Amino acid sequence: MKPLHAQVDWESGVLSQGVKRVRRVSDMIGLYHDEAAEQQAVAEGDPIVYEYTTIELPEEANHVLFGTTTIFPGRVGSEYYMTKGHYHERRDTGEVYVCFSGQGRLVMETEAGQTEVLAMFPGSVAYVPPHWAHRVSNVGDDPLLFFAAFPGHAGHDYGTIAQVGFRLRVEEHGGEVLIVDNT
Ligand code: S6P
Ligand code: ZN
Repeated sequence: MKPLHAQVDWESGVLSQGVKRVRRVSDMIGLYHDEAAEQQAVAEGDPIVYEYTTIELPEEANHVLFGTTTIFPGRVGSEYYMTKGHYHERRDTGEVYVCFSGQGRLVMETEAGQTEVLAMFPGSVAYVPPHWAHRVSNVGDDPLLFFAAFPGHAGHDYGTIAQVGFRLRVEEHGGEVLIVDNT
């Protein structure tokens, strides 16, 4: 294939030439801790939690897939808006996150039970090593925009997280960001 060129819209975070996907609270039922707050949010307009745009490329090991994500500010109960979070289907693939704007937390864990939380802020770069599930929460008052790149054959396993959840959740309590142990 030929090289390609795209552009990030700094306002929306959308990547030109990409395919945009929208995730609302109703797409995430069961992922937030407070089920009543989830139902209430859906009943009260089912807000958009995040959007992400990826450029369609061959899903093969010698390619690098990439995309941008915009998580809007907000909470479901005490829990900050976040991505679904996933393992890569091919567990032996990593990922790089570059934060463009906003304030976030990158929450990671392994199936062996290790956990890690890294701050995301404009200019922060995080490496998600192979075997770590990853989810991002927006802990600020503005949209959180970041760029991600990962091997083409990684694939996405959402089912494991949907079943077992993350061990840690990111919540607001008394104006502070708290990492709460789910286990
Ligand atoms: C893909 C990468 C991101 C996410 C995006 C949405 O490996 O981690 O592009 O797809 O941030 O999150 P999620 O958990 O719904 O895929
Ligand atoms: Zn990923």
